[in-house]
Amino acid sequence: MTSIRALPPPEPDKPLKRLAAEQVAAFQDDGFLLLPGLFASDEVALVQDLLRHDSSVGEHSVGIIDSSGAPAEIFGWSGASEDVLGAFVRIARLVEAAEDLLGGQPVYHWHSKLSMKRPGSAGRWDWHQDFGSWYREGCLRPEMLTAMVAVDRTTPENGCVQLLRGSHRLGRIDHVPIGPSHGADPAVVARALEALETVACVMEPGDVVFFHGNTLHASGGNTSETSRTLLHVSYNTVRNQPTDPLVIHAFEPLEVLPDDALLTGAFAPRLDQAALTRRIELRRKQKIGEVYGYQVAGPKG
Ligand SMILES: O=C(O)CCC(=O)C(=O)O
Repeated sequence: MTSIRALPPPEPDKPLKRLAAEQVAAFQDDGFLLLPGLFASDEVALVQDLLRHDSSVGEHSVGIIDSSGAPAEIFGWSGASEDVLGAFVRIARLVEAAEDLLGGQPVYHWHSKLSMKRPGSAGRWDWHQDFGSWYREGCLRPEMLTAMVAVDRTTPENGCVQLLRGSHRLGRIDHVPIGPSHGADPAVVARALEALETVACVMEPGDVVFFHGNTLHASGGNTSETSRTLLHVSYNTVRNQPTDPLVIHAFEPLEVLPDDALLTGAFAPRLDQAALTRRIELRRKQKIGEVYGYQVAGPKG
């Protein structure tokens, strides 16, 4: 125990690596930050091409059941991979911005997913905080965030993500079963929806929205004729690793890639099959859906 009289003065703020102080302040106030056009169209095209030409994504995607029983399709992974998706996870502009937004703390890759809504698909994401799940796994501090990269244009019609502005300041809300799914306590969500502003993440390909692990978010079905794909890359601070993490969330040092790595092509254009298989097996063995309280559906689940 330390005496309150013996405490050293607070550490000075760490210098920002990537963002301006105003951007960090906006994130602290709102619980999210939009960086328009953070990725160029040639860079986003790498993911679009992968989706078009590599059948592994479709083969390994699963459905996360929403509260009405409809599946929302994702392709999830964690750890390092030597492919284009791994390059997005390690690219300096995402990692450094994440560190700036998390108080200058070094981060590691928690997990990522391609979240896909095909035209006309009904699957929704009920209101939840990501930290509501991650806390269940033993992360103490809400020092976690997601960088959401638009692969397609996202609109209310095709099921863009909605964020509740300032909801990260409500603290962690209990997550409870909702029908066949799991989400933030609906009674609390109803009050939060009345009190706070709902913001639709209308995004162009290449835009990135960073959102805090406690920011309430949801998304609707895709009622349009265009597909909606988002790449969600989630980071945790190194000091916040759970003491007994699922293997897929165990700390691995993040080898940061320079910003030009996507265009110079220092990675495999197709999916890193070895890394993929290893992670998918772990995910299945550890029954991550059960740990977090959701159901995974689909022939490939
Ligand atoms: O991609 C979406 O629509 C939402 C995904 C989401 O909320 C999540 O992965 O936690």
